[in-house]
Amino acid sequence: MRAGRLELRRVRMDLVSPFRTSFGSQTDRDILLVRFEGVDGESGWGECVALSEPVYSAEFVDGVELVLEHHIWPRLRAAGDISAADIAEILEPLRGHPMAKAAVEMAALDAELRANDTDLRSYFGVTRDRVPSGVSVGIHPTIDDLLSAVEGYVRDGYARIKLKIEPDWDIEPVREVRALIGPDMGLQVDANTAYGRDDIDHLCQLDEFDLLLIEQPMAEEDIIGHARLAAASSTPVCLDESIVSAQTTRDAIELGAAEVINIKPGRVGGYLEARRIHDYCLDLGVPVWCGGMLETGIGRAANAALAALDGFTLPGDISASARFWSRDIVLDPITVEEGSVAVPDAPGLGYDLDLDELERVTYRTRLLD
Ligand code: OSB
Ligand code: MG
Repeated sequence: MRAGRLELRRVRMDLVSPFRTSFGSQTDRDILLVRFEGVDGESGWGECVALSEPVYSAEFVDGVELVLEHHIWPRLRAAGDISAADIAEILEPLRGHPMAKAAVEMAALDAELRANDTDLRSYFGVTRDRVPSGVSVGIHPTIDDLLSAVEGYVRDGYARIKLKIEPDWDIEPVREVRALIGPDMGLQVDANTAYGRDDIDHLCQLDEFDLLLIEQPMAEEDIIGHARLAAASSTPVCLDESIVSAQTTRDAIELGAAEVINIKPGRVGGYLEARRIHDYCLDLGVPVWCGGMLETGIGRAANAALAALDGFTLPGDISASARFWSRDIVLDPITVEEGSVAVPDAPGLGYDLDLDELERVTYRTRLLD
């Protein structure tokens, strides 16, 4: 394909309920969607996972638009005949901005797959047609509110629960949720960097709840701190924010800072780098699972296909579309049945857009030539 035009579309969608993490509370999502158009009419969509503010990582959605316009798209326009698999290397001279790079690679991959009348699951060569589904549960005003939310998700059939934690919202909420769901259901926690090395003894109190893992308790850069916690605690330490590439994955594992890896394509620069990280971890026998970033049906479909690779042995944050949205922008939103979601098999990334709903939620569209 040759890069022709890039459509940048901003959509605003309300969440069904507020989602609070240690870095703040969200009631809606301002999302950048990009459409890659090849000069021969190939077309595909990508979803950028950057949040409105640089609180999860340095990227934010307005910044992503600038980087795409001034740095990424001109390089792809100048690159001649390309395949989606070439994009990471073409963009390698640009430091950082993995979410911006991932969005455009995702759109090009969708365009390429649709042009070849194939789908992401064949491209990845996955064999499973369903993957276990976990749900991420935000910090609530009270433990009672949390318990009723968790009760609802258990009724919806989720295979595991992930609780967001922060100092003063950790041991007691986890104890109560474990008591509610019983000893056999998968339970894990995510601190989004809210703790430090001084909290190691405190975090070891979580060991009694038989958690699947503790996700990113400390700062993105604090690899040694995570290694110390991993040595002290029986709960497996999993990294999210720290894992920005295949190289950081190798280093974190080798240093004993990560016993489990959360893979998010946006955070590592795309689905193809995500696949390389998966392959590396599978080789080493390190379990991985697919994270989420409050995606629409576009990202959810692609994540389900990625999570069907053999090394994804833990349930992902691939919940039903209805977990976050009252109405999705795809015609075939992801649903959860008996703890799992179907790996989509429509051409491209696996969904069909609901064009009317997409128009309804769009508040700005720009075309880059
Ligand atoms: O840390 O996994 C995270 C959402 C936004 C930013 C970071 C995270 C999350 C979630 C939600 O936990 C996961 C989901 O999309 O279900
Ligand atoms: Mg996380």
